Amino acid sequence: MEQIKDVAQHFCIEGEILSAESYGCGHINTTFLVTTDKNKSYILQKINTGIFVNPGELMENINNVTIYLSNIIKDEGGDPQRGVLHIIPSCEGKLYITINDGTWRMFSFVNDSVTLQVIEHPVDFYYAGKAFGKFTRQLDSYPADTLHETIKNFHNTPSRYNDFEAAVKENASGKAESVAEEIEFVRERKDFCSLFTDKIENNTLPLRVTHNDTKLNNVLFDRKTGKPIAVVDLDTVMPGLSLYDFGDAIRFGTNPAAEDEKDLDKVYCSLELFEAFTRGYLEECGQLLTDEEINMLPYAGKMMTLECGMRFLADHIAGDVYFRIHRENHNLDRCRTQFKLVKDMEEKEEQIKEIINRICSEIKDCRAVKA
Ligand code: ADP
Ligand code: GN1
Ligand code: MG
Repeated sequence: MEQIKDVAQHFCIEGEILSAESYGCGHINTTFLVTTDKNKSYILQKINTGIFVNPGELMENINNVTIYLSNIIKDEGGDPQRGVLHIIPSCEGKLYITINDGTWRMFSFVNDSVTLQVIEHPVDFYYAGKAFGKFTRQLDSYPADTLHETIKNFHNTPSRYNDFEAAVKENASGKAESVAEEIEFVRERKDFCSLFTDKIENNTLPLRVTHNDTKLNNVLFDRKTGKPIAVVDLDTVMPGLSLYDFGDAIRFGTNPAAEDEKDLDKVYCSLELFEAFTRGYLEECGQLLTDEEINMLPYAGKMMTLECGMRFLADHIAGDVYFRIHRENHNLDRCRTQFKLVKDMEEKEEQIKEIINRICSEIKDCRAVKA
């Protein structure tokens, strides 16, 4: 950890560094918690530049979006100190630094905050829905076309499908044959993949500023009140569909088990949790969603879960080159939970529609799903 402390010294921090330790459960960047003798804490992150190939553009996005959000939160009477990420610049005033072979950035640590890996009480997921719905609402007037696309075609599901087929063809790990059943699962759903992208092309779904990685553990909750404080992990804030944000949150949070649970009997889409998130989300941004966005909400969870599952599967076949793994066949385990969820969501499609319809009818000015 001495090396991490050395890196942290290059940022504009208060006090002498006491400790630096690994933090969080992300699959892409590497996160550390740094504390100082002035009772200050910071999040130091090594950006994965194999994936985020232009850290300058990435940090410019985050800087602009956080400044914008800070002003909105102030206008709404909130606390901009805790309600949004704050970049700690380097001693030279830069948004990130490159030392040796690493690219690093720092944020102030939001004190008394916690993140959840799975939902224990539905109310927490209701609050997560509020947090992401609010994020969408607060960025509604942000000029989306000024944002850099930090990862091209990030949630373009047909493009992800093509990447998946390319990985199967190349079969770098030699494991494709052993996952024939999983490959077939994806192929059976090929046509479904273009449901949203077709509607972008014919202008029936609007592009908005979206987060694109709305995992439950990207919401900070207040340790004391349990209320949401801020949305973090802004690397993939880009123009996208509201359905990506709604769907990815449903993918991760409605499953009462872990994303890499090996016992698939424990993995399913909880309708109670689905309802809790949907209510929180639509209370915050239901009024600005269009009819078509609301019409597509029932398929958003399935789309994001199928897409994520095929990304895990493609990476397993490619030899685990993208998502960090902690055990053998880890990406395969992750893929299997996603496919179990997809199946369950397919079986529950009618109930999912009913829940959305009911919530829409209860929220003032929110459009109801047509039968
Ligand atoms: P990753 O891209 O690896 O998921 P994140 O930016 O989400 O990285 O950070 C990892 C974890 O660190 C988060 O899930 C959250 O628990 C915590 N975290 C991130 N930023 C902050 C912050 N500013 N204050 C407190 N905790 C934070
Ligand atoms: C990655 O960085 P992290 O762990 O929040 C991935 C997401 C996936 C997620 C699956 C930049 O998110 O797209 O949905 O893993 N992020 C990137 O858990 O690829
Ligand atoms: Mg994260």
